[in-house]
Amino acid sequence: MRTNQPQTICLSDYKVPAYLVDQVDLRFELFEDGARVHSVLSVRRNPESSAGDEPLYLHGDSLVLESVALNGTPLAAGDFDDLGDALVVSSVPEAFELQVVTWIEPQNNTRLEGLYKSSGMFCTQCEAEGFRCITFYPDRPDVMARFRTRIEADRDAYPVLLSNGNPVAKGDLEGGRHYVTWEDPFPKPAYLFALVAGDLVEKKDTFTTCSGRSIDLRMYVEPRNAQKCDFALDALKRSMRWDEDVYGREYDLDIFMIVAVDDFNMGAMENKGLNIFNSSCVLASQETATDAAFQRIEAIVAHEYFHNWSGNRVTCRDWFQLSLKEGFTVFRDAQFSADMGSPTVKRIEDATLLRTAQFAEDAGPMAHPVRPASYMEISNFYTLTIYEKGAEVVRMIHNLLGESLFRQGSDLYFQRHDGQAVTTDDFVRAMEDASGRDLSQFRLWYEQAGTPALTVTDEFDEERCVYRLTVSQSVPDTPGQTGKKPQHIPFAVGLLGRDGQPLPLLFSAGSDDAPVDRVLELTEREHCFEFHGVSERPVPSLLRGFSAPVRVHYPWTREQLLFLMSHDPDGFNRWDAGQRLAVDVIQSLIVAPEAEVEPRLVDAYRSLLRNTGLDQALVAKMLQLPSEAYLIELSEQADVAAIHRAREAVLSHLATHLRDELLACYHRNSAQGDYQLTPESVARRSLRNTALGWLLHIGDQQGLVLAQEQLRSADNMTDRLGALRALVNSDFVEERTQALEGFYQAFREDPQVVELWFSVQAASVRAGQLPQITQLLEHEAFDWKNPNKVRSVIGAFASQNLAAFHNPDGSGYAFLATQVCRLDDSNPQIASRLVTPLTRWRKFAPEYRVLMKSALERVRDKDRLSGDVYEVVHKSLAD
Ligand code: B3K
Ligand code: ZN
Repeated sequence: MRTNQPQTICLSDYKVPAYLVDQVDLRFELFEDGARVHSVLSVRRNPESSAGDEPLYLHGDSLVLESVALNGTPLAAGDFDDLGDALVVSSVPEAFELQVVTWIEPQNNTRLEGLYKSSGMFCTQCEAEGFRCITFYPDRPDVMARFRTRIEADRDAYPVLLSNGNPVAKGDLEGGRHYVTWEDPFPKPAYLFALVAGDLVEKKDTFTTCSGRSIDLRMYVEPRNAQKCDFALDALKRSMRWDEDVYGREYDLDIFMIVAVDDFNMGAMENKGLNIFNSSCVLASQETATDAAFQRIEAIVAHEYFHNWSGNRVTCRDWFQLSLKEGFTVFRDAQFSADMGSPTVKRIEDATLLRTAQFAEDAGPMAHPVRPASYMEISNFYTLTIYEKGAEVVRMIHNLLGESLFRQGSDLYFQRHDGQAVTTDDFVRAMEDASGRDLSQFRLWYEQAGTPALTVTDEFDEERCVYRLTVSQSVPDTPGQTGKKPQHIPFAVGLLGRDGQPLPLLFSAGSDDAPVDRVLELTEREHCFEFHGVSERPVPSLLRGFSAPVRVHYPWTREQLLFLMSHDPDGFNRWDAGQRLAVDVIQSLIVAPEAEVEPRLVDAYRSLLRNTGLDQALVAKMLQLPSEAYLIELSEQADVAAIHRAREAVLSHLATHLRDELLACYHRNSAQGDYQLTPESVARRSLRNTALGWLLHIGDQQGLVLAQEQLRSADNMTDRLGALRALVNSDFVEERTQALEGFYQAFREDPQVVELWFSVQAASVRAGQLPQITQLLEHEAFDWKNPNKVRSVIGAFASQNLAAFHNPDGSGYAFLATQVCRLDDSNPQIASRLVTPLTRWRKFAPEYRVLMKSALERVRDKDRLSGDVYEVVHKSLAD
């Protein structure tokens, strides 16, 4: 554990590695009290390095060095330095073999980085810098080597021994032990190394690639999860086919494996040929997983699989380039999910995440560009900006180039850089070279942090039939970056006539090229666009499909928003108009709590509830009121209590006035056949559960009966949890207590369901006040060592139960600070994630701000603070 201030690493200091590794031979001896790792590295000086005869520098972390030898000759104490976090060998030949033996203690590894144990099995997590917790190594992604790995362990306790590549040898050893040797023919950075050893069941499948090769697909899980693998295996096959069809990418090894582990810091990891997943992101059955979980699993399975090309075959030169693989792969998995389900709904979900959480990050103390210029702890940079904004940047290139040129660009990128470690600039250059377009200004998206804001005004010249849109852009200052340049922004627009018809968009009078949709390209601080032949004042539909990750300010009238809600042919903007209207209504109630709720909002929701002609998946999304987190993001100085009160008031008003429609909607969507995951059935369940939630929100007795019946008779987790959530968020205290107890007893053996059970309570303002949260932490099923449990209670409380977390007495903040300090000692990555809500203290009204800041200072002053939390806390307290 680090006790002093961590160093800042800068992109501008990048140097090619002084030494390259061609081959790594590993032998793991796994025991209950530790593991011995024998490593043989074939090293040679990098001809491209100008470093001269620089010493060999190998990273290490928490390792006990047992021996080190060069070309078979043990090194004497004076020949090397064991600095704790590095092994330095001062004088080495041009090319040589280095043999290192280290001792590690996976059973005591609570950071879940490197080699550790989870539910009795050994597993690894090496990205970003976990390999150095296994053995001394030049642990940087531009050092790519072939790996051969022999694993030795007790045969009964660990019958399954896995690593990257193909199995090449196996056999028995003395003392009831056995071994398996794996060889990965593709050179890779150490962050893609993986090892698993355990008593696991194997689920098999096969996939035939476009060139006719048969691939063995294997999933390894604990025996109790054997029934929860089918969905992930099917999703994997869909992903493999899709990547061939859409990107021309064929799988390269003969075997592809997925392993589920319970204790995992994030969702999953794309290790070459051996993806390791957090159980909650891969195991599913109708009985235990919600629709949202199924969709998440499909997306994550696809994401990790897609990394085989965007990440593994072509990898990152250094960690500043993280978005090269993450942004591109998120874009690819979003395209895949859109193709598998409802594209509009997928876009709405992505834009919601971006506008709620990424915009907040981009406006906060940790704001950084898609390609950061510096960091202290790389683990802190697996952010929404790198992933989600990074994906938006790739999407904009796709929009600017069009489908076919984009594909030519990606083909060129994969072909040109296969087997290399490259930069985001190499990616953009491949897109430029394939398309002939100049993306130099576009590159600012990688360099400038902050969310660009567009201010739009319009004028209508009735006499000349000209409609003029003026768009000005500005990119806000962020920590360390001021005075930014205008960016290249694709701005998709349409115009609607009074009767709701799309109007042709003519740039000059008399031109006959007249599309009804256009992508305007903004490159200047201010741009004016004139549309000719417009005979009436139109209603503009701006930023269609969320064509760029920007904020748009336009003085919408409520009339215009209502009009767009029912007429815009762009599904995304229909939804967006509804959101803007709801935001406007809620905001007016924040200012004047006694004011009347806009009656036209009630009418609009009424027609949505009755509208069976419109895509029901879209209707289901349109019925969701903007979240408290989004309302906070939109405020200057958020008063959480006022926001909460106003939103609840609007919800109660709508539910009270639309009771009959809600009941009708509930019943209409209750006709259930077999459980299906089509967008239509998902929408039906969503509508039904939204209706139920609203009815219970206002204490409706009939709603109560329906919820209890649904909880009892549901044949799937979406409906069961929908009913439970509605009860938990109601004032029927006795009934909700009974429901929670019954649910727990029914599912106590299933960790994924118990996590849902925790989070439904922790996220509820009614059932999740601080004393109840404290009780959850003492519950028999809570486990401090399991990141999912920590997230489902503490994370859900601090990021979803906002009125309780922001209790004006400061108790929520003090609570979070205490838990962060506690977790910092065992798992700094999780602690550093969890502290995020406090770092946004500047966003809140003064009475909150003071208390948040002092909680943050308490974390800052903790003894032996980890580098992870140090960076986040210090940056967010900096002036
Ligand atoms: N690449 C991993 C994330 C690793 C996080 C390390 N702290 C999962 C993914 O994005 O696919
Ligand atoms: Zn990824």
